[in-house]
Amino acid sequence: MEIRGAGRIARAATEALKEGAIRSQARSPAQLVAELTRYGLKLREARPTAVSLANAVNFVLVGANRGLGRRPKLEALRKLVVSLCDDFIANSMNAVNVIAEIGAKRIVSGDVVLTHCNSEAVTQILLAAKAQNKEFQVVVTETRPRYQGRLTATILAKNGVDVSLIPDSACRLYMHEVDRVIVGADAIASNGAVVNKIGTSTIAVVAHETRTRFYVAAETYKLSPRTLLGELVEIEERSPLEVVGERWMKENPGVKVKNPAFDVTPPEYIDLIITERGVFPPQGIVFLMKELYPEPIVTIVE
Ligand code: RUB
Repeated sequence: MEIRGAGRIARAATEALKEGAIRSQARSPAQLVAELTRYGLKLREARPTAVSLANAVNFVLVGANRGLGRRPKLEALRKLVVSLCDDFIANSMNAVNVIAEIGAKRIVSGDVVLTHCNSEAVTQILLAAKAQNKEFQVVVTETRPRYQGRLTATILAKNGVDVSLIPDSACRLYMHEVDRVIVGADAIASNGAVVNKIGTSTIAVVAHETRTRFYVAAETYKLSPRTLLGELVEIEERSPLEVVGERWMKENPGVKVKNPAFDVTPPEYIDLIITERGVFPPQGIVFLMKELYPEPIVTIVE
């Protein structure tokens, strides 16, 4: 949890693979790829819901395996891995910037925008809209139990955005004042369902009730190609100690404390998915997925 947000997690994984390649003591190209595959597996376990992480690891390992097939010298393969990692990071940063530009067009002066958790893609949209001198208000949910909403509120306030922090449970009370909800994503399934921080789907239902527009901002490496094959996205279950203290747990041994970190918002509750490849209705995301991942079983790291 020192590195949060699906985009940052993916970039951190490629940084780690790059460092692994540079430091590796492998004596042959095959050994180097085997070593990186082990690291990739370990990295992927860190945050199972963030599909961006698996996609980043796969991008590097698929490229490394293709390179290996060309029978390179060890140093050439190491260089290839480093450049694959650099490419992923550069593309990821560029994707966030393009999303900010596209997303900012959707915000108009006078808007009240609600967001949940701490998404870089969403924050950049809001900051881009602010840089265009649009005047709008943002309502941020606290995002229990880790309070990532506070991070979002701090960043926005520091940049001069009119921002209010509310308890998650107050979202229905405020929704009638909200013009659009914008959230990020950890994973997007082939049917357009979006996996994001726990509480997102509740906000979507409430937005649906009040006919408030509900947008998702996500780089295309959040698309889960495995869902094209009917696989489900795993939901990370985190420690109960993020919800209650150790003492409380001991005093209440009969209480099971649950802490799912993410939930799934069905496509019917989503109006638009904003990506660096443009905007899509959730039902259209499958076409983009098929174009970007023509072979869904790209998982070298199984
Ligand atoms: C963060 C979270 C964010 C998405 C998208 O959860 O749910 O909304 O990851 O973020 P956590 P981004 O704090 O548990 O990682 O747009 O930055 O990729």
